[in-house]
Amino acid sequence: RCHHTSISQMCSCSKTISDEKYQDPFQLGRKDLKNLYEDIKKELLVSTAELREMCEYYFDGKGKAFRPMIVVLMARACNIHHNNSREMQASQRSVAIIAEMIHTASLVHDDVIDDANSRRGKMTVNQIWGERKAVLAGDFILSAASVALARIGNTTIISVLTQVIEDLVRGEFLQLGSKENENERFAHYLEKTFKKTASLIANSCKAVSILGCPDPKVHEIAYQYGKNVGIAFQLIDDVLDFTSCADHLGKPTAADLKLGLATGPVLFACRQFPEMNAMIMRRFSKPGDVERARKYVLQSDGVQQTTYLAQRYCHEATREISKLRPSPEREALIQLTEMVLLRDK
Ligand code: GRG
Repeated sequence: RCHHTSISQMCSCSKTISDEKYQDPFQLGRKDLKNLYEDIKKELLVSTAELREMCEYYFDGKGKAFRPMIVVLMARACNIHHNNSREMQASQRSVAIIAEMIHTASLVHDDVIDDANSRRGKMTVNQIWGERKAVLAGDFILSAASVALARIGNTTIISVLTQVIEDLVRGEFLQLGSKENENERFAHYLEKTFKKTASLIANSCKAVSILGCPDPKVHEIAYQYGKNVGIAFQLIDDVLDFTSCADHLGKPTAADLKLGLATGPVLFACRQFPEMNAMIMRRFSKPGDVERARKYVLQSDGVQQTTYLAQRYCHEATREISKLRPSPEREALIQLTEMVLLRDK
């Protein structure tokens, strides 16, 4: 039960949603993603054995492949909306590959910044090979993604997806800083969340919509869907950091508090327990802060409030995607918003 291999295993939805039409909406996307990791490895042509092993380390099928799944479903939903086309273009599939590569490069770098030693139930790249080589492996994956992006040969797509890289870096910088004022703190948290997590999903959705349909209204729908789902995905990630166990997550829990970060559940809990303010300000650095903050959060309604906020973002995503012509792929994208809320890893 500890290690997941695909998006359909990321939550117990099959138990929760029993209606027949919900049985397996991802079969559509799964066909497109069948050789995803083999194709990514083909992009990572490295002559040195060690660098190759490091770069291929996370492309082992243990990730949820959440981003590629959204991207291929969005590509098909937009193509059908535009001209009822059942075909997905090669360039759209390349965007799914590039999105997973950018995501993976950012995980490798993130683990260096956080000095993390486990991810997906295995040791991190920095833990095995050391920080310096891990930074270089992340750089290499990012450069291979850039080569694949250039190969698409469309400057609009290049600028949409390079915006993601800028946002990831800016999001990481936002996370390094903090705000004293309580109201500013929430806005800062949401901006960080958009840049670190949602921008990649939003802009990848936008990229495949541009490739599939010339209507700017459709590009905006795709972007808004991805943005709202992406923010909800991170809010639930922040909830799971408090509610799940390390074995199940494949990484330590209360990790955010240990890094000094006040995420949604803490910010909501602080409204009920203002004594948490001092702890937030000192980034949970005093002995016992992490345990005390965790207790406050679990006593408060911070987890429920964050989940409720994620629900609102998912409703907004559903409202946006519902503007497209009906298709099984559109329904799968709607169901995916439910899976984001129900996921337990
Ligand atoms: C090298 C592009 C690049 C960026 C440098 C370090 C950094 C700037 C950004 C960090 C971005 C980051 C790691 C955000 C976290 C996003 C997140 C929710 C990750 C977990 O995603 P899952 O649950 O992971 O989809 P799996 O393991 O399923 O792939």
